[in-house]
Amino acid sequence: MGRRSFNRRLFAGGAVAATGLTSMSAAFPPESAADEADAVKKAVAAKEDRHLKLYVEDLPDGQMGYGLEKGKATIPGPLIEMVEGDTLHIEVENTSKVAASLHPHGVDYEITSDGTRHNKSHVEPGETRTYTWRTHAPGKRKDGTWREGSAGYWNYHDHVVGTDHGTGGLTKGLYGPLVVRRDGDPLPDKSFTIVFNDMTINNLDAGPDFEVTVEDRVELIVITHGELYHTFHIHGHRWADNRTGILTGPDDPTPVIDNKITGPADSFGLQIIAGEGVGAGAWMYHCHVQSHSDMGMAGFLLVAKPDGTVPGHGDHGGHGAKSGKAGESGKSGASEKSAQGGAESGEKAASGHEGHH
Ligand SMILES: [Cu+2]
Repeated sequence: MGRRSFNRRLFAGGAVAATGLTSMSAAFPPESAADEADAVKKAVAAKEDRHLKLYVEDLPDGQMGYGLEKGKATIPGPLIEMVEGDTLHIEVENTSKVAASLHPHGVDYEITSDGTRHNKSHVEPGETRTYTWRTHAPGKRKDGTWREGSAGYWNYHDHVVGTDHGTGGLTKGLYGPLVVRRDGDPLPDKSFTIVFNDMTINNLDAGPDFEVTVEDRVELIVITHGELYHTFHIHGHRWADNRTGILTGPDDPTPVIDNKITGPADSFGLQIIAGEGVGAGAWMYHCHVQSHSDMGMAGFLLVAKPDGTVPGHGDHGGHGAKSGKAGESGKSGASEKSAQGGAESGEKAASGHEGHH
């Protein structure tokens, strides 16, 4: 199988202490609070502003993408992670032939970082512009009411290609995932992005497959763009319908679901333990609007046994041909850093967490 990496994890891998524990620890209830504190890697806020370079590029097939390195743009763009309190300065270089921009959802930004044409915060071809995103923890306002924190599963996208709403940019693939974690949120072993963009997933005619191993803590980030409403469903796994997709305690009243309706510019995320209670297997995910799944809006979460085999895989028709690492953001564990290639430099430039290793 090809290891196409359509996006890669940034920052959070450098934000955690290496516990030395495997994902096994996360798969079974820990026996004590002390064990629990050690079992899952946690997000940690940066102490200083971080910087990131992002390229807007034309792709050979007429599509467009964001990338961390010149010539390596992907659809979706790279996963950008922040922790509440972080400030990120993103220098966007537009190597494409048309004006483009970077417009985020969920984070705090001044009008000069809006990424729209009417206030001239876009980037002309061949030029660069720095966008600044800030985030904040929840807190009490002077009037006594509570202000929400920035944490959540968000997204970023172009807002000027084609029309003043970026309709052409979204169609061509100028979009990506943005996750803001709360200090102490659990970090996944692997993170994947699934973008329902009209009748495609990640601008592909058929949904990509994602490879994990049983007991991995797997994060799925689901984003929708385009004209249509969809439902996201995954076989064999459920999640809590809240900010993180995980319950905070045995009495947490959050509804637990395995199917969620999602419309244009919506984004949500969830963390599951691969194969928990159900075992390894080729677990399908798909849009549950029947005609949409019939027309290819489906893929597989390939949950392998520790020996690497996936029960039930290979007997599901043509999907194997497109199997790959599309949308994977890589492992977050410090021990995996060597496998992250270029993402590591972004981590170092932006996180300043090396002292935790
Ligand atoms: Cu659909």
